[in-house]
Amino acid sequence: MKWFWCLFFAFWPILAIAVCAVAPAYGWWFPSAAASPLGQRIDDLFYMILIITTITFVGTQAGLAYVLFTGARRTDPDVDQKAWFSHGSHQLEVIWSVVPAFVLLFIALYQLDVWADYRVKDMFPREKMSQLLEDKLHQKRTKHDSLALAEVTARQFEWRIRYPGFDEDGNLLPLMPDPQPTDLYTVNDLHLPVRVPVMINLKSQDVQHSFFLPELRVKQDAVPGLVIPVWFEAKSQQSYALLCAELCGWGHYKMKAQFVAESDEAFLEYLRELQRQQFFDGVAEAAESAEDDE
Ligand SMILES: [Cu+2]
Repeated sequence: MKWFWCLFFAFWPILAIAVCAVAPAYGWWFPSAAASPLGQRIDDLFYMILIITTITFVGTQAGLAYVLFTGARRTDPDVDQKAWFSHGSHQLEVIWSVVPAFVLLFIALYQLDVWADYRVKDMFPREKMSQLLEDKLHQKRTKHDSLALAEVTARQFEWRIRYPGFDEDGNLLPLMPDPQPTDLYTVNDLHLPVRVPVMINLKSQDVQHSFFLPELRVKQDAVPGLVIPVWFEAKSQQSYALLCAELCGWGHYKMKAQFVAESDEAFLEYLRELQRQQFFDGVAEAAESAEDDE
């Protein structure tokens, strides 16, 4: 029986390592390949930490298996051996405290760049974002205006999205902190330009939610009372899942929306279509058809 337990405890780590080895090929780690350049760097960090923890796991499990097997051999009734008591090893304890401390310090320093690029406002790719707004979307802006293209407000249980509208000449306006009469609104349907860094302002209307774009590896809490800027860059022109990653109430599961990354022209056309729908009052058309009738 003792050999059964030895094999039993040795079996699980071997199975775990085998599963880890085949997991990337079956896509068990991630929902898909990272769909943003920063997401790729986050994946690289994930794999770096996975390698360190795998080495640690294999080392400790091998040590455990060694102890089990030698212990099982010693309890053989044919071997006459007294129990041996250990009071610990000062040297070993120093080693297994200092080595993990250095490993954690290494991870903390190694990931600083990615964290800074993702979350520190001064490190945001402001130049590229203002180029997009000014040169491609022809936004009439001053340098004090927000670089955000949309305000996303989480609430139980949906994502409310506010875009800036157009001025009388058809130029895109900057996004203002407070709602404007020209603003455009949608629910659960976020459209933004592709292959360029874009920024949103994230808010919550009630409880804490979490803005989650799994394919882009973007996850940020929406906190009541705060306006949190979040930037990301979609690599390909397609629709991505937008989910809530914070258990925010009974309808948490319903906060499934889409993020559509599209060309600059398609994005502007989308906003113009929103404007047509939102400001359509039927009067102009009625007047036109009345004129036709006459
Ligand atoms: Cu939520």
